[in-house]
Amino acid sequence: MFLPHHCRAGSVSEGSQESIEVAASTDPAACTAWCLARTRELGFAAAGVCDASPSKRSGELRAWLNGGRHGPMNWMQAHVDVRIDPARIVPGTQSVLVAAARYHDGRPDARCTDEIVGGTAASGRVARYARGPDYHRVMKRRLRTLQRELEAALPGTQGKVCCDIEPVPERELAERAGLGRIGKNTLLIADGLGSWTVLASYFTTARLQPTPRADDGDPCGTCTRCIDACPTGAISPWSVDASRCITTVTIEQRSLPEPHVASKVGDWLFGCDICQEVCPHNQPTRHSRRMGVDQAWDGRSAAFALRDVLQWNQISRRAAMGASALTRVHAPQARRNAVWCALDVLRQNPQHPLRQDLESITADEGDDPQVRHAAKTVLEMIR
Ligand code: B12
Ligand code: SF4
Ligand code: SF4
Repeated sequence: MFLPHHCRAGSVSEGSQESIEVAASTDPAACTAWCLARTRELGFAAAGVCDASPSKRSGELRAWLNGGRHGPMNWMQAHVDVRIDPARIVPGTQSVLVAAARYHDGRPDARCTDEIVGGTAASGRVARYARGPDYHRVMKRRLRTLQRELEAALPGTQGKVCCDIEPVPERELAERAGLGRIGKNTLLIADGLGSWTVLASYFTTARLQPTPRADDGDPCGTCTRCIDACPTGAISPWSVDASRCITTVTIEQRSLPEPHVASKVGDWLFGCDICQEVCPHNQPTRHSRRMGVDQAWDGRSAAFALRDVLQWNQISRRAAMGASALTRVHAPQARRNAVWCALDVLRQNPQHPLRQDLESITADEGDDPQVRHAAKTVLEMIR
């Protein structure tokens, strides 16, 4: 169920009061129509509704966990019963509303090769979903507005808004709610929007009418671009080995990453978008540009100069990152990532000033052991 993107976040139309009266009719179809209109007013690019029945893919989840494909994210092993039967998140859940916000329109980043060859400001990129304020807050604030209004109109209704961190299978729910289909890179691909979306869901005891599913066809066919392009070989069709994914290594992993994975981060300082950049569904088109990008993603913090990051402490890290979703990355972790990104620069220009920075780090016995270990390994690799 796709929503035209004329209404941006905060531009609540004057028709809202009338819409709430429609919701109060308790007719599931009218409630769904009201919810979808409200998600549009709140700024979401797409939304849909599904029932709250258990996951059809519990076998895949268990195999992923049993095979250790969650890597260092031990929290994925908690509440597996809820991931498989997400209605448990709110007793009495009847329906799930899933909403998507679009953070990018597919235009490529300009890569600063001049900087790498001659200059001093080589930089590391931030994955696009994190270029702006913390999306968990943005998405939850919007859906909680809808929740408050629906629950006021339907007394006795209860619910919960989830975004990312709660143990619910967001992509599977989004697929069921008709937002799109899951690709081989495991991301939800929505028609016209591609996979440049983040998802949030509202579990409610209200009965809403499900929206039609997107057709069951496979969005990939014979394409294997994401599998071929992933620098660490983390993707097999419809499964990502998170222990090898650059997103895990740069954001989730507090312990020392394996050098054979860390040495492949390229210029990704936080997260990685490669398996999305290459996807045919994600390329910019006239239609995708017209759909627009959510105004919350203002492009802030798209990249950081590596030499600056190497100097970060907790205070300067917080000042640089602001209220972005990346604040979960501590200063030593960010500096460690910058060291690995420096490998990419030094391979092309071994005399870049980053080399001296890394040498100073290895010489400083008081510095963080992980950062020193990474610097030593990188210097050995370019020797
Ligand atoms: C853990 C996690 C990660 C891990 C593991 C990723 C993974 N693929 O599982 C890591 C840290 C690597 C990661 C990376 C990223 N993530 Co993440 N992540 C999650 C999280 C918290 C849980 C995902 C999960 O349950 N994984 C377990 C595995 C088993 O589940 P799964 O891969 O989804 O598998 C299901 C399907 O693939 C399906 N399936 C299995 N076989 C088959 C076969 C066929 C034919 C089909 C159709 C389906 C199918 O069934 C499985 C069970 O439901 C979700 C939020 C949430 N609560 O859902 C966000 C989420 C998936 N991440 C998201 C994002 C944006 C990213 C990144 C793009 C961020 C970035 N740019 O750096 C990358 C993308 C990497 C990638 N290709 O997956 C978004 C995805 C939005 C979208 N449009 O799809 C989510 C939904 C967060 C959000 N609220 O928006 N992530
Ligand atoms: S995010 Fe990067 S490392 Fe992770 S699966 Fe996609 S291409 Fe591979
Ligand atoms: S790159 Fe190709 S195989 Fe991968 S998700 Fe996109 S269409 Fe599917």
